Amino acid sequence: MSISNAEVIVTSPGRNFVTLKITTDDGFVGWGDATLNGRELSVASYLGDHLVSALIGRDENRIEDTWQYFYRGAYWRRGPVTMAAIAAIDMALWDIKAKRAGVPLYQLLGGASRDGLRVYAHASGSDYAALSAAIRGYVDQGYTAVRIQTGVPGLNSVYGVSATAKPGQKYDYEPAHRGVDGAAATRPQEEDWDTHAYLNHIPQVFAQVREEFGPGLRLLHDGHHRLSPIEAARLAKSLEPYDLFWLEDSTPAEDQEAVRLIRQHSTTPLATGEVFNSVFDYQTLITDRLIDYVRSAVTHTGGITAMKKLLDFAGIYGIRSGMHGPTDISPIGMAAALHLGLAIHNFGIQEYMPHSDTTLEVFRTSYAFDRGFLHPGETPGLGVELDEELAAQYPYTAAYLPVNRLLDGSLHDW
Ligand code: GCO
Ligand code: MG
Repeated sequence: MSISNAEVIVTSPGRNFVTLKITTDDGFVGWGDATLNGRELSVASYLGDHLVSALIGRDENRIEDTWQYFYRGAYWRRGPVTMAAIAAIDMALWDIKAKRAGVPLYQLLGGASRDGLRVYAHASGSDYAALSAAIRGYVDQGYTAVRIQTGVPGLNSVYGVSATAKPGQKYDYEPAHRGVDGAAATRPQEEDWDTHAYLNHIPQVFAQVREEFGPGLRLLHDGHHRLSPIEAARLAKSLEPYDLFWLEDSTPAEDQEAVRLIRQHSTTPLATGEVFNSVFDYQTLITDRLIDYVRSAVTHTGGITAMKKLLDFAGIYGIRSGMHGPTDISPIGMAAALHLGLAIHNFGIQEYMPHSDTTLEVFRTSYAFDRGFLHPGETPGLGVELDEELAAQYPYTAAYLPVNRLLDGSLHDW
């Protein structure tokens, strides 16, 4: 039993996705997600031009050895492009192994540790009325946790708030933008930012939300890398009365030491890591207990093999999972997170932004939402199949994440 074919498929059913299809010589097919928002073709090239030929003829069963071959075997290792490519190979091999065994993947990862995975939804609104209606819509669907993002007076566009979303809409926020009339983008759009206005506004919003929705609802917030350490410490402290489930990425994530300052000043739980791609990005954060939740995506962190090790390491320090799950993780990457999250002991919460109907026609999924919880389903493997004919009808269209500028025109973290 060996790998007879590996193919990279780029498709854009509503947004761009990069998928790896691995086929064995006796006809099993495994799928892997390699989507890196706004840099899709780099991963497609890394896979297609450099890794796929070395996959042909390999023993499909040797998942750990294959992971080491592409990670340790590469002199230029780590980075989001490399680790998304390795992740796709790893996911596809786990998919095949579970399909061959005839079991849903979580059974090979130790079996279920829970009945379902608590998820959080994205509630956003340009003003409080819109935000409140969005939260109400999720509460009515049974969600027990919501992420709160809101417009800031004086700013034109704010991370996490769609200019076009209507309350209750199933999917409303995709930060990567195509060009005019859906054509290929040639460069990122520009947004504006003012930390002073944000810091004054956001605690009042959380006060209103707590007053309206009571103490039971779990509330989350994403700072999206925009604050200095001392500003982030002030934010975390000012949000303490509103009992957040977590405050995410308030400082640029590459500076692990920055989080120490926030920690020293506040008991608000902290989450980080969606832009990380290896356990080494977390070393200080985990061993010094500076965070409470690991935000990595299976898709961007080397796949199930690497994420399992990272989360086991975090678990030793009482740190739990909060795997990245926006719509730029394909349904295949989402399914991988769900199988892993169901199996591990130190699961925390799962981010869930439902994909558009168009995306879900191309990627047929077995995972299901029920009253605030997701379950990966009982289909053998990951439980996601790509309809290749339909996928071919949605060609890649360049789209970029925005860049951010302060009001004086200088560039800031987005
Ligand atoms: C989140 C993230 C995303 C990112 C997106 C970029 O917490 O879900 O911050 O919304 O902005 O993944 O591609
Ligand atoms: Mg985030």
